Amino acid sequence: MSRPYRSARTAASAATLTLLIAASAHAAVRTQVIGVKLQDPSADPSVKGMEIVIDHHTVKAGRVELKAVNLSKSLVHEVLVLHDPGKKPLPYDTANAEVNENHVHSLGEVGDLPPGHSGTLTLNLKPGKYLLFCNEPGHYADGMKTELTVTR
Ligand SMILES: [Cu+2]
Repeated sequence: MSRPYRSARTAASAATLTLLIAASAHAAVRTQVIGVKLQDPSADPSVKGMEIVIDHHTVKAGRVELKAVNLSKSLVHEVLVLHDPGKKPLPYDTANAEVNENHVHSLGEVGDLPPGHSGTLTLNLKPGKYLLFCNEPGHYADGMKTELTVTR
């Protein structure tokens, strides 16, 4: 009876090894979460204008989940992600007071969040600089934007 016992043990070790491999593979693709607060003075009197506040400005390349929450009491906000255009101004639609979304390459967005609502967006980001901004009318011009750096 010792033979089946040994093979059962071998099977158990193999299962453990498989679990370890699965665990390390899981660690390699873990999702980094960035909290994104969308706010304006209606959210809190200490907020001076249209703001997008993120809790990590630097993450590693890979899966990144934006967890956006609109803390406003009265305004719709959203968050779009673009490659940072650097010094180049974004194409702007003056009549509608917004970035012209037809002429930028959006990597994704959590669009049109009513006050108090939240939403998520998961992206696979390569190293580089990214721009997060709100494109509700007037908000980008009012400074509702922030930068994110993705490192190797
Ligand atoms: Cu906004």
